[in-house]
Amino acid sequence: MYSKRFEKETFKAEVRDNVKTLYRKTIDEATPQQIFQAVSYAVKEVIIDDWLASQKAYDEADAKTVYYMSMEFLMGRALGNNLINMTAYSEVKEALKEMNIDLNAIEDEEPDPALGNGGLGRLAACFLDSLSTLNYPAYGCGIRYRYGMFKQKIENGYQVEVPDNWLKEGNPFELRREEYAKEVRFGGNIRFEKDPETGKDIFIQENYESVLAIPYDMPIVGYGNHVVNTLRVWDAKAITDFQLDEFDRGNYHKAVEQENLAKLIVDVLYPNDNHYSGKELRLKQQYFFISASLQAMIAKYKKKHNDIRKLHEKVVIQMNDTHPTVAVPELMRLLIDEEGLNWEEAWEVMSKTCAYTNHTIMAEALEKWPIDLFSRLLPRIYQIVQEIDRRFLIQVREKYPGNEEKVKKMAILMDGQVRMANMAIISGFSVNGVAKLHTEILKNQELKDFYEMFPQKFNNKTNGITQRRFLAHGNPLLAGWITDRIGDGWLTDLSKIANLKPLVNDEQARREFMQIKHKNKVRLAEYIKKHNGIELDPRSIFDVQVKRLHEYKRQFLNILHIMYLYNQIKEHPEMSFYPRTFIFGAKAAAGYQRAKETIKLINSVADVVNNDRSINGKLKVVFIEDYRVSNAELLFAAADVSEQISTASKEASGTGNMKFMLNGAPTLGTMDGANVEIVQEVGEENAFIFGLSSQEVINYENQGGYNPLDIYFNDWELKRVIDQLMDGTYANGDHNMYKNLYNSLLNTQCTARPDMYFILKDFRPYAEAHKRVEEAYRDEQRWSKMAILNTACSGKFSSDRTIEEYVTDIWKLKKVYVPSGQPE
Ligand code: GL2
Repeated sequence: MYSKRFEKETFKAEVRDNVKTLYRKTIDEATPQQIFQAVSYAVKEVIIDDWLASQKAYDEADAKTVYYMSMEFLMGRALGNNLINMTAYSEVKEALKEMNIDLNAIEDEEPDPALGNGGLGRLAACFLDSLSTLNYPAYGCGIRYRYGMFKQKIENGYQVEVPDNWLKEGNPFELRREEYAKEVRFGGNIRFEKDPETGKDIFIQENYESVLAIPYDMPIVGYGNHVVNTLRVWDAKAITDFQLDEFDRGNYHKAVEQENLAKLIVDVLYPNDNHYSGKELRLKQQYFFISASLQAMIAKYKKKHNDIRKLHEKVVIQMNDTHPTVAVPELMRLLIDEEGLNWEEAWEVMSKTCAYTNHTIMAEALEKWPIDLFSRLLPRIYQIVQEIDRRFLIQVREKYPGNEEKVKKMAILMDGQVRMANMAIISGFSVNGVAKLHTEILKNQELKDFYEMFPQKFNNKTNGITQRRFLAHGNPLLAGWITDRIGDGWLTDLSKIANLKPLVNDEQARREFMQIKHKNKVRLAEYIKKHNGIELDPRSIFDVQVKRLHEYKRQFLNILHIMYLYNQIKEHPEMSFYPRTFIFGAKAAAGYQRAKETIKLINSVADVVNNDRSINGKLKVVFIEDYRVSNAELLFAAADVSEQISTASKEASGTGNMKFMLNGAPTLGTMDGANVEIVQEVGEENAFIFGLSSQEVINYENQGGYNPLDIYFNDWELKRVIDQLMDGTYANGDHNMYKNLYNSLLNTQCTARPDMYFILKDFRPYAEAHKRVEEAYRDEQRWSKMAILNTACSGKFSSDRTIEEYVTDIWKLKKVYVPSGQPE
């Protein structure tokens, strides 16, 4: 359908025209970046027609819309993905080829929009892709950070953070929409009056600072269905003086302050994953985009509807973790102060509109704002939070008379803090975890009291990923092969990929599958040669761990095991050993010392191992610099083994695990997060599972941990590896470089609990699981069956399935069909 508009000659002419009008150049003179821009504008032009058509269809259907509120949208590059979803990728590739332009090279000109840290942000991006593909009206609402996730450079083995100026060349896919700007106010004080006419209370904010929020809209193209939804990210601008209070006019100092606030507020994404830093600016960011988004949402609703009491019939708000939960009191404020509802009416609407997703049980990720900061920055919002808390505690005391323990645990305001998760759970109508195990842990441990009080609110929505980006775009060879074998239905219905199952018994199919894997390994090896200067043997086992660096994810366990293997090879050169390539990719939060030391350790081990000729290349270690969505696509496609080795109970779901599985890499992992469901789908015999169960971990934790020294002194090979952290083997003789890491394992003096993440405890089971991997890999037939089965059993893990579950259980949306927006 789209291909008609991409009639080659027309498209080529358009690209030439764009180069001319944008740069006053001919195609031959244009730089690759200029061609990227010109191509993107040509593509956007087609998208805009469908974007208009979608909005018109939604309007006519008066359809309910989900607002997905998130501080992070890790979108990755847009051009290739848009072409895939417009089903025009190969046509455009061909058209450009005729102009001597390589589409892949042009795609590489696009910076990765990295407005997210890791899984949580990427999940939001996958959800938007699925919402459009499944014909559901949706807005993503977030922040247009001027600097996204930092770029990572590795210097002398250490991570160095470089600002990511992703907007430097301009973003061809966005639209600035100044006319929808909203004012957002901070600080000051609240004066309270009675309305002389109605007798109602009026709350007036005075002496506040304010900024203007300006929306930028980015199109989210559905697959082959003409649906285009909107990701709306907010930029901040100072309010020019004519909008300042009467009192402040000509107040130069205040004008400058507001200018600075505006610049700061959207300046940078906080680079913490699963960690809360409690910075005032972060709370400002949260309120900024929430207030603007809710104001816009209500304004849009009121264009067609005059009864604000029925808002929840047309909109639903999903809060992606606690970061956007200030939406609860802000919606109350807008309904009461701006729309004139009383408390009960506002509560009814708000509580039917807001739903909350929990993404982690890591205690350090829980947002708890100091009351003094919160009330100073958001004085009116704080009053509302107090009232929510007051009314809730009456309920708790009614239900559990005399049980002040309950009050302490469940209150929103406690010990000088505002506990955002409690507020979200109390106020919204739905609380969901992101994998079965995670939801069970929430219900039975972390949020037990809330589950007892509101069992009906709790539900599970196991995460998913979009097969359009992580197979169709990232692995075109495998995608083409699958389509040849079973048709292209899997692109919009991943359950169909199960039709590959019979092929495990087809020798020819198995050979082809492994040939494709090999080609993808060659492609990755070329990337690594170019970026790291390391030669890899694509016949070795590519064992990949790519994800944020965090102690609970246990990259440390992986590298300790590599040190152990290296010792083994050195000591027993005659031992048969299948060549391995261990590949890491990970960013550490800038202030996370142990995580940064782990990166240094990985690079140091890589240095030693890769340059030791005596081991005949049996072992290679690679650290991929600047792991991000674009190189992730190459990595998933090329992996033989997927490392998912978090301490059981700590990884809420994981989504990288699903991307590896989709691309035919068996999981080497613990029974944690969605790994549990992956194993359920593919069968334990097609994965390599090891280690403590979540219940065992929780039991140890409840008894104050375990003693790692018992293991250390009884396993001399492991002891030797750990001692090598201190003897300078990987530190040019420096005995202090890895002291912190060493202490985190053994020293009771230096850590709350030694080996908090059970690395020693799980070490032998992990090493043994690696042995099973080696054995399985040697058996080509067995391995190829496992690989195909992983792909064939990945149907459940499409974000399309996840979104359908959100729609059915929580959002209650209806599909809207959109006619082509292109002129006939
Ligand atoms: C996370 C979890 O750590 C991860 O397991 C999960 O897959 C994603 C998406 O649900 O959410 N929680 C979190 O705070 N971050 C995650 O990636 N940053």
